[in-house]
Amino acid sequence: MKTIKDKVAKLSFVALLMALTSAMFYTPTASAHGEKSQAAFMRMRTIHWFDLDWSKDEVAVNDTMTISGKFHVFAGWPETVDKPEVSFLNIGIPGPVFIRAGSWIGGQLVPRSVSLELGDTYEFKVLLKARRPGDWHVHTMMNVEGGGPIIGPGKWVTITGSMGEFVNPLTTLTGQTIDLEDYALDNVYFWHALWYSIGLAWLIFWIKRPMFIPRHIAVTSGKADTLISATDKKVAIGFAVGTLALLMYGMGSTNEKYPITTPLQAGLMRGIKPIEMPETSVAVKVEDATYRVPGRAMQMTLTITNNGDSAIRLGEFNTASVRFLDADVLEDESGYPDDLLAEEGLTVSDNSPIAPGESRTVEVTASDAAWEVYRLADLIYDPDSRFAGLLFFFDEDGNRQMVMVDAPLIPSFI
Ligand SMILES: [Cu+2]
Repeated sequence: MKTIKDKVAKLSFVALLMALTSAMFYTPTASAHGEKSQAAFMRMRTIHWFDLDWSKDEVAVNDTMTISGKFHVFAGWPETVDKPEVSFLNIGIPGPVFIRAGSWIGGQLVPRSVSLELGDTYEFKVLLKARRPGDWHVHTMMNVEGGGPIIGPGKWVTITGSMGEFVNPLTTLTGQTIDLEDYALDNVYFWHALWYSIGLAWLIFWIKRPMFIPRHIAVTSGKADTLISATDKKVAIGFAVGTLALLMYGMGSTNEKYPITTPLQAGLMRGIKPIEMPETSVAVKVEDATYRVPGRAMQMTLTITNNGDSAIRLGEFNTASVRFLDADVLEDESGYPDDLLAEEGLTVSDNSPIAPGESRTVEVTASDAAWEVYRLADLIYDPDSRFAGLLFFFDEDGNRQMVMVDAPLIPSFI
């Protein structure tokens, strides 16, 4: 009996050790940050990010990098997301590991919220300055008031160096150069400490004497007046007058030191310029679109009509930041994030050049682990089983045309 007990004890101990050690070595890396858990149809039917370019993927503290690209605001915007009338071009990082030195839409600096129009395509650029060393997954993103965060593709960027070296210099309109990283910090500490100690001094003045029971007895027996002496009253007046005087002195001296100040600049920016997208000479009709559940792919039957004067081929299908490419037509050179790039993910039943004037119906399969990893397959849980995406066609000279597709996406079950 005893030996069995011992054995069980030993085995449990070993199991415990194994569990502990495996737990110690199990460090999951979060490769996406929020977007996977958002409804698939929302990600496919809100903002399409494309032509993204990260100028670097390794940068030293204080050095800058840019993320630029375009985004298309899908005309079939879901009704549960407010229209992007008040939107803010943000960057998705875990705190200010970079600072945003600038961000532009259509060449205009956009430190405030902007108005975007459904159906328009915009060009953007974000200038980031590295601050905290580490490996960071940097996303472009759009915050839509009444809608939430619309997260663009994220790419890993490494910051090297030491955060202690970070500086954020700025020359004000009064001609002074300051470092925003610690500007006015001493002042904030000083005034908070000063007022806090005045509060504390007032408390200490009173709590030096017995506080509760003797005072309670004095009050209940009708001798409340004896608790506050003439000196106490003088001290109280001293504190009151001192507070007012300090306040007036502080305000006066601050006004003297900073004679020119302006209110916080705020307000929506309208009239953001979209890109004039060239008229497309390719017409695409989605005859039907399905996806297998479970599965890692979606299929579309497309009727493609080439109304231009050069033969075209389909090179890319892009939905929810996942790029499915036909390797025979297009190769990515932008260093697009691996987990979102299906280099050979697009299969077209007949992807021979479509001659000018020709119309052809083809079977297109967009297939990659990303479909599952980024939970586009979770469309099965969504209340609106429709997709939207971008198709990119290329003519013989490599000129590109973008066509937006949008249709119901019907599941098929095994
Ligand atoms: Cu991320």
